[in-house]
Amino acid sequence: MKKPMRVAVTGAAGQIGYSLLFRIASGEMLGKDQPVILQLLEIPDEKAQKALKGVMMEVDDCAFPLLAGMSAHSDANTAFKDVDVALLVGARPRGPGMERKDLLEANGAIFTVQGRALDAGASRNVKVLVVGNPANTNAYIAMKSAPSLDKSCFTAMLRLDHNRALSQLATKLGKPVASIEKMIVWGNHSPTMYPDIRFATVEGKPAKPMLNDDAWYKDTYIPTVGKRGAAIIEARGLSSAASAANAAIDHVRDWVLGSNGKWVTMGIASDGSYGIPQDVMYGFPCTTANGKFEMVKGLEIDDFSRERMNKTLAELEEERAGVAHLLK
Ligand code: NAX
Repeated sequence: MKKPMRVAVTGAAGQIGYSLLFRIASGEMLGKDQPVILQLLEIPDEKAQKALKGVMMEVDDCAFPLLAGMSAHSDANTAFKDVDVALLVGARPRGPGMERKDLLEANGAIFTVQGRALDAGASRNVKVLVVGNPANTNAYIAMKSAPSLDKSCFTAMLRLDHNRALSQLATKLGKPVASIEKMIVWGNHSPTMYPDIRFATVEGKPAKPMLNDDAWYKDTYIPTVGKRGAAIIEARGLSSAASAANAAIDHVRDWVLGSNGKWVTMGIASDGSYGIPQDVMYGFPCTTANGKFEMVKGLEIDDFSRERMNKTLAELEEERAGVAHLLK
């Protein structure tokens, strides 16, 4: 029997948490032979803690053979103690009348504290995935608040955007999702993201000539992928939850167990490649193996792509400037 891995989930009583915990405990994220211990963080609020207890009762009732332990927390320091994986899902949603600046401020307060707690107590190889929005900037704040951890411990979730991009293209071409490879979503998890199909292949052949419809690609596909989150809210009355949890599982599973050469999109700290300034948390194409990710480098950037990549970068730089005072 393998040694259990400790997995922290924040916002565990929320919508995404409700779709996520069961799949982690069933082995879908870390492997069907990997026992897990869940360390669940919620705000101290009585209602949230009670809701968390209820979710934990349901997890118990599944009698998952791989679940080696589970605990509830209201303090990030105890929740992140010795964790191997941390899924930072809980965040402050935008309230009525709240401006973008206020939202950044409120989340800055959460992610500085959580970054410091990871720095103090998590495994030195912890894999952190930030899902809570604004995900890229929250991941950046956490990373900057954890100076003793390597930058490569921190990632932001663009996998839902990546999966949406795959699914929309597969539907248009009438091909199975699994036949598409080398998809990329550059930049921020926001409507400015840039789904780039220039390198994508379908059944091993280039996707762009197969699509042969640049107008659809630019005027329909890119905005559809970028605004898919809003379309889900409009249809469901609630934001994406099961698909977001699914993407989180995909992201961490590939990071831990490897992508077998396939490209996946991860929000990672830039090393300066592709003209993206160092440390900006930006969606890049990556491959993963042996518990590490590696950026796919050397791809040609044409004028259209450069313009799109700069637009999403400008938004991230503005967010970064907006939280700089929190990181002094
Ligand atoms: P919910 O509002 O259902 O749940 C969030 C939970 O987090 C609540 O139970 C709340 O009490 C808790 N929470 C808030 N602050 C916390 C803190 N400091 N520590 C611990 N827990 C805290 O939201 P849900 O639908 O689950 O979404 C969670 C986050 O994911 C939101 O920020 C949302 O915007 C973001 N999303 C990110 C996506 C991505 O692709 N990166 C897609 C889906 C989703 O919209």
